[in-house]
Amino acid sequence: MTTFSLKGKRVWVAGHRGMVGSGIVRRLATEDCEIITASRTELDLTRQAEVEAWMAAKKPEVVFIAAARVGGILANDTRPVDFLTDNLAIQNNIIATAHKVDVQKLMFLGSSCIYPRLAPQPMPENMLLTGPLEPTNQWYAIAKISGIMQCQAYRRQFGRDYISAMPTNLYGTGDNFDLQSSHVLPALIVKAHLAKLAGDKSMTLWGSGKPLREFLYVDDLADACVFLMKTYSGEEHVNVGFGSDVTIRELAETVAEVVGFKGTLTYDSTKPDGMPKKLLDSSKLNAMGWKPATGLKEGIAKAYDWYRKNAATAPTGN
Ligand code: GFB
Repeated sequence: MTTFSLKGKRVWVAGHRGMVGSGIVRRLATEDCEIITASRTELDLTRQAEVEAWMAAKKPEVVFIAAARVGGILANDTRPVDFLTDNLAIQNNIIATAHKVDVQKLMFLGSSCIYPRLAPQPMPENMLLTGPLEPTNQWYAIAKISGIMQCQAYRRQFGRDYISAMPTNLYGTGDNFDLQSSHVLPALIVKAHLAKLAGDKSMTLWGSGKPLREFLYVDDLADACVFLMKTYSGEEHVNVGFGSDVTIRELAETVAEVVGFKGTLTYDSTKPDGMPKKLLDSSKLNAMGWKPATGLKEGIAKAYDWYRKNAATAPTGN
């Protein structure tokens, strides 16, 4: 097994204030490395000159790209320019500058929406670019596919050890709980919580409740990222999943149980379902010796606890 040591290295977590970046920072605290971060006022990642100047001054040796414009199905569907161009700019700027300032190892983080809408399930890595994308998130998917290929291009042309990891749908501490722009799991936590407080008889889900999704707790993802940074060196991206999926309806029932909402579920068919099923085949990562530790119900309880303690200050958008 290839091993890359983080010991004594200057490690930049780009996007350290987001759910994924802050999870990676928490995980890196147990490694013997120096973590470096940049605030949004200090560095606008969409501006190439700023990224070049900052990276030349800070000289990171290792980079995790957890910075991205992210959001749920509605945000993706209604703000295609943001999801395509902001993400392309952020990742292009960081990857190109990493090569210029001699970053030894870099990890680009993508998303399971890179795979074709009707890919065979579970989806192995080699299903990439084998069919049409899901229309609601094709802009984001194209940006993420481009990031994977950019890492591959730097490997081929310059021998750079730049790798990509593709997580499934994520949730947990530090998530976005804004109902318009969030993903389904935090949205259902907010909806169940508010419905319980208001004594409502029902809560409304978007779409049909039938799509299947896989959910991974953010601290497990962060652990997988550090694991891959240390042990993986290859051109192909690596899927990071939980291993099983649930329908959105089943998810809502579990969230309602954790939150203590006892009413019924109703469905808003004016909202899109998106991909019918999106389950990663994570056997490549599992064969390397990594497995997630947090069960869905346990993770939802942790996320709900964080939401209650931080609701007033929880992020309300991107
Ligand atoms: O998590 P989500 O927004 O994104 O939605 P995707 C998953 C499913 O949950 C969809 C349904 O079928 C939604 O219609 N859903 C039900 C809800 N109620 C709600 C609700 O209140 N809020 C939300 N947001 N959904 C995103 C992509 O796709 O997933 C991104 O658009 C990215 O590009 C991300 O890949 C991980 O799983 O459909």
